[in-house]
Amino acid sequence: MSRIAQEIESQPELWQRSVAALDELADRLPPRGADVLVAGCGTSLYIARAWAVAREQAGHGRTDAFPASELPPGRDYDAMLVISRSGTTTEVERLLASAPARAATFAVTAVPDSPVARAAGHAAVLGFADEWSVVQTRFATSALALLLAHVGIDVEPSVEAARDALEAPLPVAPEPVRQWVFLGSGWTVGLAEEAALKLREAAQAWTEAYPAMEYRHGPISVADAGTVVWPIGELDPALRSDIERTGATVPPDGGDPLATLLTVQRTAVALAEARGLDPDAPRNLTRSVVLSPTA
Ligand code: F1P
Repeated sequence: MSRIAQEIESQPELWQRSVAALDELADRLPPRGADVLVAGCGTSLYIARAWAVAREQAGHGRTDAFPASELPPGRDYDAMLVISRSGTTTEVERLLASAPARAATFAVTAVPDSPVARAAGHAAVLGFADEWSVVQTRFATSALALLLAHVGIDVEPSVEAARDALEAPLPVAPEPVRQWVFLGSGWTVGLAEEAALKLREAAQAWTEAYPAMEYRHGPISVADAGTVVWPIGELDPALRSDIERTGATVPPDGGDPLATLLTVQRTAVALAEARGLDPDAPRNLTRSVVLSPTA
């Protein structure tokens, strides 16, 4: 079994460990009511996007998410939270270095003695969720479990659903699929982006992600019998009908979003292996992107 497959399997238990760690870590996370920026790169950005929507919906305060490299100038926040598994991603370090003096800075990372953990005013370290793999799975979802629990969302149903998802057959035979599309709405838009990234990184697949209601506004033109359009969360039945009319396959919707992401992770590994690729050695990727000083 690949290392990444083992890390995928460990997720339900680690989500519980994240929630259990909340008592100790809550004061190292942005407080309720603060105007918050949350940022990261790659997987960590998509987790940031998912949490930003969930936090606002939970009534904890305005929450913007941006790529660490793309914060619009002149923004003012009470708190800036960065997410970085490695704690060494250059754009994240630069964002912290440029934080306005009035903003409290926070980091969620896997590595305590990392530049990001040192630069942030408060660091919540999930060392137990760190990964051997280049392609992130369990750190990202464990960070999200911690952050969701922090804004009062019960993660236990996701833990149970994920245990079931680990035992279930994959809903799609991945090998013949030409194009993968992931659709989300609200906080699951970020999860849809993360699902798409997993299939790209691990299996070099052609994948896209959209807010569900955007899919009819152009991207549906590409759909045909070689397309899988995979909902993360609920899918509007009228949109499902429109997509199915193209010949595309639409797996069942309405399952627990985190458990669905886990099924997509498993699908990415299965597709990589079916293509003769090693999901533990993704092409052109490193565990973290560290840029030279001039880049
Ligand atoms: C972020 C990231 C990963 C990506 C790749 C390079 O890392 O962009 O999402 O899969 O491994 O790094 P980090 O800042 O969370 O360590």
